[in-house]
Amino acid sequence: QSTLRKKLLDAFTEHEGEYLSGQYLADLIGCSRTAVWKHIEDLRHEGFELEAIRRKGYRIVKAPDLVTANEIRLGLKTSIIGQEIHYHETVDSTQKIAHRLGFENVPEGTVVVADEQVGGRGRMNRPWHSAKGTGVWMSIILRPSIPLPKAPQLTLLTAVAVVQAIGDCTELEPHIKWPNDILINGKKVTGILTELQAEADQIHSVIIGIGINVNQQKSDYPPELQSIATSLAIEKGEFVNRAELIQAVFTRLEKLYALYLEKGFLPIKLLWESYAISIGKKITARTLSGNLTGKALGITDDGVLMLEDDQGTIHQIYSADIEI
Ligand code: BT5
Repeated sequence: QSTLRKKLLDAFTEHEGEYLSGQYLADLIGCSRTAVWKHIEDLRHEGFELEAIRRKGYRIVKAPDLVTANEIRLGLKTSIIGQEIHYHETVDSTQKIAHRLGFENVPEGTVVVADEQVGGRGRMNRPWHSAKGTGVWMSIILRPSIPLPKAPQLTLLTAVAVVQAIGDCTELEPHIKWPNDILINGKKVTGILTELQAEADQIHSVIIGIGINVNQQKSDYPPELQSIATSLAIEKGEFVNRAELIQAVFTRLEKLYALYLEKGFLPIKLLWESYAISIGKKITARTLSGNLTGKALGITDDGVLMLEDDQGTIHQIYSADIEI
């Protein structure tokens, strides 16, 4: 059933805007014309707008703002990221499901996406507000053969991909705050959480959780988030299609990941620095072992933050919350 559906949506993707006849689709996906018609009706029920013209066939006019596998697949041009999509309307956390799938050896690039999370989490188990139908809540499984200490580079790589994807879809220009926050006008629009499954020093899976605030209005946030969180719709002043944004993230991520595997972290680091806000500024890093204040010098070739304190000592920071 779902492979038929994938073939059908791939055909509409390949012939974007064209009419495809029932017979053509039936031949292509290997079923009867009645079965094609049934699939088309199912798409309609899911909110797709389809035009049907006698002797010409079917055409997708508009896809609904859902983040189901169908929705994401229509128009998707990647070859690794998002080839397998696990959609859930409501989940505790997409990270948890992705961790399970990671152990089950699903293909690299598999994505878990949800319309709502009731137990979304950030770093150190902090809550991540993930209201229904308003954002992109997803976890992507990668399996790079890199040494364990390099895994945090993937957080920075993902941040670059998300900044570029937001730019592609909205023309907004977000900035990155080391290591995992994406901000617009000083407010957080995206958080990234990278977790590992490893045995000894061998990475089995990297689970990259991405939360993007897309169509929330200010009043959708609880009071404690209203002054620190924003959304693409708040910043742009109009609604943004979530599935298109997800596709853009997949496309950007796939390109950067290939570049990273081929050329290493350096080209990613240069891009990251071009989007970073904290570099050169006085910051306070809150770490588990205490606070450090000083100038952010930049990141090392491994993606570690370098901070120079007032005495001129340079500290390497592996994990912290940063205040600018
Ligand atoms: C993060 O943590 O920023 C990583 C967030 C990752 C969320 C994704 S969604 C898909 C996947 N499934 C999950 O369960 N998680 C991942 P951190 O840097 O620790 O920031 C957490 C802090 O951000 C909270 O303590 C709040 O102050 C704030 N916050 C919570 N929800 C927010 C939201 N929707 N927008 C902006 N800020 C938020």
